[in-house]
Amino acid sequence: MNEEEKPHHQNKTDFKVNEDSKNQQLEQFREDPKDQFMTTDQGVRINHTDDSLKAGSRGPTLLEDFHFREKMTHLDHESIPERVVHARGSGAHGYFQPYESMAEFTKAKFLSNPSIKTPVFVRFSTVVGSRGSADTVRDARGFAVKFYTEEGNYDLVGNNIPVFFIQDAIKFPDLVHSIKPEPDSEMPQASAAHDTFWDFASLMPESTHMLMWVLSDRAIPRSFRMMEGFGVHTFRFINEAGKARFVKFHWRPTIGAHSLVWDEAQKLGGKDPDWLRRDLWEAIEMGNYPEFELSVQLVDEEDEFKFDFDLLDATKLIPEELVPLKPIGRMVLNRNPNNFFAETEQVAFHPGNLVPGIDVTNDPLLQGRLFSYVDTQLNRFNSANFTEVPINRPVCPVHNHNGAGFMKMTIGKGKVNYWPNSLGNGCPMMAPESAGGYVHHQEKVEGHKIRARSESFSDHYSQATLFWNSLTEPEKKHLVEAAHFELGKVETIAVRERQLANFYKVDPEFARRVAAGIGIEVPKDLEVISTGNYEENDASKQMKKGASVKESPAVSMERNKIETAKSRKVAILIEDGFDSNEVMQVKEALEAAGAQAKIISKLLGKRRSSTGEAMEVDKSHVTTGSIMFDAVYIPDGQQSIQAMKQEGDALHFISEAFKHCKPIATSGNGIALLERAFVLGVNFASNTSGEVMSHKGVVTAGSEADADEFAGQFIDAIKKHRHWDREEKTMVPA
Ligand code: HDE
Repeated sequence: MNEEEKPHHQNKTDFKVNEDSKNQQLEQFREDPKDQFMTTDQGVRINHTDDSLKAGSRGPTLLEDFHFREKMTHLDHESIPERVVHARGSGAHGYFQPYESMAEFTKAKFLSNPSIKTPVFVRFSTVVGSRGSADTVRDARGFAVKFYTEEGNYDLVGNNIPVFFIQDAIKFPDLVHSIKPEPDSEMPQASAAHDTFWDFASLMPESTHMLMWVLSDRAIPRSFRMMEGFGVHTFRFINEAGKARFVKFHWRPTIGAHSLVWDEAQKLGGKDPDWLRRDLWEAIEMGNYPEFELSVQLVDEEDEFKFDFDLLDATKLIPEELVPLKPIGRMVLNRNPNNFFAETEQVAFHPGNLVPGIDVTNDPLLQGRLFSYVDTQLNRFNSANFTEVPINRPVCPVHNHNGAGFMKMTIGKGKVNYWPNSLGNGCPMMAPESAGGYVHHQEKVEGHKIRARSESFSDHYSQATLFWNSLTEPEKKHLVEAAHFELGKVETIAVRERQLANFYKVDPEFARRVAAGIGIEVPKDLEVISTGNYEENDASKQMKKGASVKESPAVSMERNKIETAKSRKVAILIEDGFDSNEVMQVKEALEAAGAQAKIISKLLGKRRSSTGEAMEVDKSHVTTGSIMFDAVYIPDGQQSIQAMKQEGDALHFISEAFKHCKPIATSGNGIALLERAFVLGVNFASNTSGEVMSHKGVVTAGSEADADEFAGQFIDAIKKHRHWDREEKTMVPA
């Protein structure tokens, strides 16, 4: 071996990524038909694609028609199995950038340099529904991020809820079977509201904490851009010196976490089943780039047992009041995929895609996931070569001896495909840790081979109670109503009762409120069946029982509201004769605050103002509805208002927005329209004690009022998102 041929350790910093690295890599695979001839897959130009080759124009099609056969074969093979869970998803490209070096805690390169923007691909999803199901169903949402780092792909495959239903992966198939459509009838689609799910859940007290989150408004997000994300499990950070710490990951949207209301979510499922997908797509197209801050909770290894729950138990969170969040960087999603199938459908996540400096723990749920994700990709792709599909390829170099198989893309050179070898100069080489070789964190493990769980996992209610205690009253009300819906759909009374017994252990008052809506009493015999084989051990003895908090305001969305009008959609209802000066001023103010205003009218086309100006209508009533907007504004204009008073669609639009507690603004004649739409009490305008009948988030002004001031009040109401106190006060039929 001469000097040049000797293996030398490539320094891992030889390879650099930047924000555009993934985009450049994908560019090699993109196809652009502009100014090109259509060809067969073999590159032969096609002369005619409207008629098959026949023996006579009325005769049979000929087998030799290679173009017809190829075209049809492709269609016949266009689908792959959908994901068994998280089948419906939406993807986006972007980048992640740390605020400062995290080298003190982890040697992961992409977290160590604030000037590096690491490309990411994110896939948001629902869990239960099939690929064509509605976006707005009650469900957890997947929040999976693939970081294309210079040291390989790192996947943070999380959810928008910080805990999970079960503690051990062996129960995942049962959980999924129970929540999916029932096997005999294949009903219901994308819903937990049926007997088999609640049968299972009620027999599994460990699911109670997650159930509280799933029944809460978290499970009906207003937008993928407005939901939090959580790594759920406890992972490990390891620094250059080998010191390890436990870590939990949190994503927080910079425009705050917000939800739909249930009635709205259900209606959207029919009117726009793509609601969340469309919202994400359009926001990115318009330059309203979704942004999320990544934070971590760090726990020293020595502190493993200082809590009254086990860090390895995925049904528990670490209350932020005990371990505060440390913000470490920000993710911006700024590019839509070019092709849904090639990117969003073919992206394959795996919690075991780790980079040096990040490792797993013994959480038995996480351990099971480490097996499942690659296994399920093999079912989807029918080949281990799915890692070579463009969206899944790392941007850094890949060299190994992994073999052939369906759809192998890479052309390995030479005859050496084994290790150790001398014929290939020992290449590709082993990387020492100093050159970025991944070394698993060393941990002493010993124990008996036993099918059991640690006793430290046995408390299933404290954190469910903590969650309940931490919500505001409107949030509690929504949760109770969600339970009325879900358990109301359960036909078997014994299942309802068993679930109530679980809820009673969370909080007796909560159980009573649920019971009141489903026509049964809280059962007297409150024996709860507990599955799982819990074994007392060192960990359970060391744990500090009762060391936690009773309330955690951090889990309430309402208590952590970020007030912004950015990217909020405002409907402006007009008919002929509207006040154009007012509209222009209010619209300008809304847009300056970052909101989007759309003109809605009975029919598409142009509407004329009272002074003759024409305004283009964006959407007609038949193509939209109040549920597709965050706020409603009805400009003054006698004739316009008069027309809307006679228009069921307009009245419905307003009263429905009111029922959903959305901000509404109008001036002058519009006040009478709000009266008619059940929004304001009759004679509001002429009533001197109008205060009494006014409602939070309903902004009214006289005809002569200052439009800027009026717009300012409206924008303040929009920033608050919803005005829940209206829920109690009104009887709106919409
Ligand atoms: Fe998953 N999960 N999961 N999961 N999961 C899948 O992998 C699984 C769990 C999550 O957008 C599947 O590629 C097991 C927790 C997301 O492509 C499958 C267990 C969390 C996605 C699978 C869990 C998740 C998946 C189906 C319990 C939050 C969608 C398709 C042990 C931390 C990723 C696929 C995407 C997808 C297995 C529990 C998040 C079957 C066995 C907890 C976001 O492998």
